Amino acid sequence: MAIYLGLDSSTQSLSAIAIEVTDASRRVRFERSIAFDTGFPDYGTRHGVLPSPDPLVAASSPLMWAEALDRMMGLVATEGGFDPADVSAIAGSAQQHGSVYLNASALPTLVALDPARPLAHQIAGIFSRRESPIWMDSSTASQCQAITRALGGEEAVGTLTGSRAFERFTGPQIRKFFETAPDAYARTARIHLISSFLASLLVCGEAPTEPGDASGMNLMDLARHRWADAALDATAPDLAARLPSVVEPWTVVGPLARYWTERYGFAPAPVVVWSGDNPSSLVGVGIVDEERAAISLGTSDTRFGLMRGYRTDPAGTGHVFGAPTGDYMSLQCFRNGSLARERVRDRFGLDWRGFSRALETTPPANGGAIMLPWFEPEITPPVAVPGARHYGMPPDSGAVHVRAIIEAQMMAMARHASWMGTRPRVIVATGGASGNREILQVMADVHQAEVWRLPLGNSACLGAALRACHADRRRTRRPISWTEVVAGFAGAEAADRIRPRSDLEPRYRALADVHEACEAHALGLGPDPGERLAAWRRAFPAE
Ligand code: XUL
Repeated sequence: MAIYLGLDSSTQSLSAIAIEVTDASRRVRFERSIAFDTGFPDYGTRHGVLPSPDPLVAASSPLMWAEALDRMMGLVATEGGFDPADVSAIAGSAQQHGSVYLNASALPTLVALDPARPLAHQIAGIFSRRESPIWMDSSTASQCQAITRALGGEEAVGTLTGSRAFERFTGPQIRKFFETAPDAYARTARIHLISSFLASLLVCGEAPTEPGDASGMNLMDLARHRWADAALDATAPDLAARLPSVVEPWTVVGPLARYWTERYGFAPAPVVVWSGDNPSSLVGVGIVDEERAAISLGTSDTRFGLMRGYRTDPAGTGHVFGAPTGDYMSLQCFRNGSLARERVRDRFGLDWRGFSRALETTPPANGGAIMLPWFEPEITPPVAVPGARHYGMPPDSGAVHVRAIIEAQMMAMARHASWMGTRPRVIVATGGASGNREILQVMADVHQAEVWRLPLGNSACLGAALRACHADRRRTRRPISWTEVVAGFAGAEAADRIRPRSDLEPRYRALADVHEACEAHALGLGPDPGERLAAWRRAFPAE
């Protein structure tokens, strides 16, 4: 029997999914999460983050992540419902950008771990920095500026590393550590991503990283999959010697170490290099070619997809990461997601049922009413001064406002993803608001793509299990295509499918141009769009 174990260390919890893959069947055998706050109260985290007097600082405890891994492996072994010796391969993912700082005692300590004693007790002394900065940290603005200057400007950083310098990215965080704690930096032998740290614990050695997570650092030459000397020099001295190596995403890092086999009864199964949660989610929602993209409707909305070729966002708001398939993945973040939808819902005193009803009772394209829902400062496009903007909107119609915000969000996602150069036929919808079918119908109509809803929620963790399967089949010379890997878990057969109405294509295509003109006007970059709006209304009069 082939059982593949995927682990995901997210901001708030550690999850595990074990899948069974045989020629005849594919099913989830085990799924579990442990929340850090309640599972490990001694560390004092809130939503997985350590309290800080500085609101820009966000850090967590690497020792807590290790303790969680130890407990989860015990749970898989005892409550998985299968013999732990049947696990054929293990892979994982972690929240991106966070970093773990180890001193020179780390490697000898890991090699000599005693399976009879808990992991956390034995490794408490291996850190040169007790806390790990995580992706929610935004305290490195000055380091971002310095790195950007040294590398020749934002566009140069974006083209080289896949993203311009962002506060949460690992390189600026490392630079801040070097600047503010040079002695501790000098005592640091290895700087891991959270993903490569946890993989190192599983193999009790020094795990490498791979392009998916390494591209969240502003340190890697993404087109060449290797550290970029210029970026390393712009970040901190002698950094190359402190970083893990970069390997292909299907590389087996080593066998599961004796600590785990003797402590819990696993076989010395191959451990596959860990990745970031976003690349892992890409395969977890079944995106293995350019035909599909995904939209996650959460607190913020994100749109991500796969690109065969290397392209970066000229506007500088998008990210490019490595994909688990060896291709590239794009990720675009829109800050005004669920919070903005809730603002409109609450303003008109609706519940979600009333919100859906408003979508049902208003015409597609809304008579040309355009809202730019920038209730909070927006990331895409960059908007510093918040405030929703309205064009051609009746001020008091709740139903028109509901349709306007959903259509605006969908048009923004479609337009600001055009630099990716792909035209997906299928969009996989995830996140809380993907439960609302009426929203998904607008998504389908605006994008003119079929929208799929998938049964399993934890896509990063499922993606890790699927990566374990893919790498194991490759290793044993029985390779299967990525399409086969995801089938049964995240393929068409598993999906609830919503079809686009093709007759709406011309009106939405024309409306997207009006939306673009409104956006340019609101940003002070274009003329009043009134005439464009009037022309659209003449072309598509109300029925
Ligand atoms: C991506 C990012 C987040 C974290 C969350 O750039 O910062 O999605 O990966 O876990």
